[in-house]
Amino acid sequence: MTNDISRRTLLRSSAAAASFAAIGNWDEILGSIQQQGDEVIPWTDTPANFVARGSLDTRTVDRTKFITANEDFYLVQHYGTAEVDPAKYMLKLTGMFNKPLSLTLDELKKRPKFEQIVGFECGGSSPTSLNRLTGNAKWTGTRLRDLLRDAGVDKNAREVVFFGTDKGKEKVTHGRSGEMEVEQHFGRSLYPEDAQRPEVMLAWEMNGQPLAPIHGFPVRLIVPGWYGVANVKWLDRIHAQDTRFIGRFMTRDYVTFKPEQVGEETVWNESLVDRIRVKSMVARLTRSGTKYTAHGFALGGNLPLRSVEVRLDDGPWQRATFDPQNTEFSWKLFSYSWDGLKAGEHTIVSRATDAHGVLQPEQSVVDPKKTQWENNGQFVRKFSV
Ligand SMILES: Nc1nc2c(c(=O)[nH]1)N[C@H]1C(S)=C(S)[C@@H](COP(=O)(O)O)O[C@H]1N2
Ligand SMILES: [Mo]
Repeated sequence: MTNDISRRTLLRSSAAAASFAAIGNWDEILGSIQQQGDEVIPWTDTPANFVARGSLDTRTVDRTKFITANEDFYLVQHYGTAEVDPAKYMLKLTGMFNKPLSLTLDELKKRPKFEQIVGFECGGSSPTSLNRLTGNAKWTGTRLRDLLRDAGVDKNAREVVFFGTDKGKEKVTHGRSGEMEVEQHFGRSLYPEDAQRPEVMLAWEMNGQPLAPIHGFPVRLIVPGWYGVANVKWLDRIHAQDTRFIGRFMTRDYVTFKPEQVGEETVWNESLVDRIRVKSMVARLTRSGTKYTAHGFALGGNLPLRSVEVRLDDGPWQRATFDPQNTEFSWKLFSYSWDGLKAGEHTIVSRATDAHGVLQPEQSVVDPKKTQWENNGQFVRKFSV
């Protein structure tokens, strides 16, 4: 029954051919947010190619707030919103487990509780869309590691694959067999060692509320430090195998195609969108008397961030201050204040550096990429006073 309903829904949504339905938040560009008496200085640089899509885009969302409200959290779904009947829901662990398991939603929710704040972004979030496919929320659920331990991952398993209930028709081409169309579930894989990291979790609450259908009700995977695509929604199967999983979202989509220098040669490398590349942006600028403050957020893979620096016009890079609310896997809010500014046009930009010293690149370094993913370039913003 449930299957029939969801299949119909899926057919309807795939008929709309909107396989990439990204609804995000048109954030601070309206520049009308007043906070604590500070005046907000509007940006003068709304990117020329910025496209506001979807009904949520007309609202002003302050993304320099630490927690993104559920209704403001961006949405990306490739096969429409899956409908899952919680009474019939089963999470199945299949394949190379010593003890394959099946759990009802109640059984899953009785497992040890685990809660953490995790920020992430879609691999397709970029400065041209104001990096708006980003958010930070408190997730409640249980650690995946404990469940994998109970099921016993076979020592020869090389990948753990996570499938959602959502599915769609995909065209694939394989050698002499030619092009064919097959129905596939949304799926993403992790190496067992990544799946067993202590921060990887199965979540059923977002900011203290049951997951909304659009965010993966009843259960989703959260892989802190990874791009959003890893966070499989409507998760109902975890499959361990000794071969590589090459579904659409691992190998044909969410692939970065870019030039890399290898010795003397420039090679065009295709790599999978996995850990978040270090990124930051100034999202809001305020003034109180002669004091100016730039506020923003930074994201990175599963490493602490070493610093965020801010540069005004052609001045020196200045170290920003991290917000004390930041946690290990949250996005990192930062601010930088200075006194006085000449009347006229100005620019401001930020750059983040991770614990290994990897620096957020200038946009010109990122631009030669042929696919839109992983656009973590420094985002220069303009304003005038
Ligand atoms: N089952 C399923 N999980 C999914 C997706 C999807 O289409 N189906 N989209 C992924 C992508 S590309 C992103 S960026 C995040 C977005 O999560 P959100 O919509 O809750 O913000 O979910 C991921 N998980
Ligand atoms: Mo995404």
